[in-house]
Amino acid sequence: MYPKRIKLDEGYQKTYKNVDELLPTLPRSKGWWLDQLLQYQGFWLSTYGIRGSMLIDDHFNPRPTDIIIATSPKCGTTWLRALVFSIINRNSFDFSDHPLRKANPRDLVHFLEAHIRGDGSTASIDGLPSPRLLSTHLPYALFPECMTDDTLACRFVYICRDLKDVLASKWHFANKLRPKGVPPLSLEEAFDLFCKGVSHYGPFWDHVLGYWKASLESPKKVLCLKYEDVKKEPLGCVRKVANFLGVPFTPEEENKEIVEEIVKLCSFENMSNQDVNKSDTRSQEKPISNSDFFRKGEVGDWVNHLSPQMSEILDQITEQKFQGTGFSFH
Ligand code: PAP
Repeated sequence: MYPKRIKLDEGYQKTYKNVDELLPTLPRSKGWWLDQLLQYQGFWLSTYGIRGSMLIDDHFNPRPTDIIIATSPKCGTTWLRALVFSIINRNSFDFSDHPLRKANPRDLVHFLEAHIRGDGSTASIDGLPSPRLLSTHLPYALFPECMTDDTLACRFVYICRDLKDVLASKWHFANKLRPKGVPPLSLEEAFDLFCKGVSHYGPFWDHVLGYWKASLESPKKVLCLKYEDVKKEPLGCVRKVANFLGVPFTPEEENKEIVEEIVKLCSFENMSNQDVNKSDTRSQEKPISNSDFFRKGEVGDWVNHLSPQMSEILDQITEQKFQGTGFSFH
């Protein structure tokens, strides 16, 4: 489904032509709902993700003040969007009447690769005031050098999560998205796809390692968080993000317990109980409802789904993939 391209200039026409020519040449795999995933530069993406990545490459102009919230799907995108939004805007809103009480974070933070709306250009993103808060699932390796090489170009806040919980969460989500009448995706099938690296923006391990390595090489540019750490030490993590973004909490804010307010506002319990997030309305424009992004929000729920054998296989793959990198989920 392409956006209207009537008024696009030659530069955009060229990008779209390149996308059209490239897509049929890429390896394909069955996806998790009724989609197909295509292997692009080593990662499994939907056509939408590939088009987004190529448009960013050719047309996105990063600003030093840009904050990019990066995640592999189901690692805590909703949570991180809410946390960063409330950290950045803490002086603009009253916590009792906060936008997060009336809107889902995906309506407050623009999804970078989905900026292809209306005329199919980056205009909607170009027009945003600074600091722009943008969200992405794209792997770090797919961003243009102007964003990753130049330490001043923009900053990335990344969150990852134990892959067993990601798999369980993604499997539930996939079955919510499968159209009525289509048989559910079995856990065995989901497991098989995941292990082969065929999951949106996967292989999962490569996604994590890309950001993890970048955070070691450029700690001022990329901050890597773990879902489990944010659960365990939410206050410390919120302070860490604020420090990283150059907006540390002042002693006065600490006295007023602003960090505590942010943690409470963005907690699973609070967010999942807001009317706006209980909505299960879906439309053609928004095929996923707000409530689809809230399930359990727990650490370790995978034990209720994966067999010991599945867990062992995932441990083996993970050990192999992460060997010598210094990264582990625990
Ligand atoms: P996305 O990447 O597709 O946008 P994302 O928000 O990362 O989705 O994933 C949803 C997961 O985050 C769900 O996990 P679960 O299936 O294991 O329960 C969801 O419950 C969890 N989640 C959503 N909001 C929060 C929150 N405020 N705190 C903690 N976990 C949350």
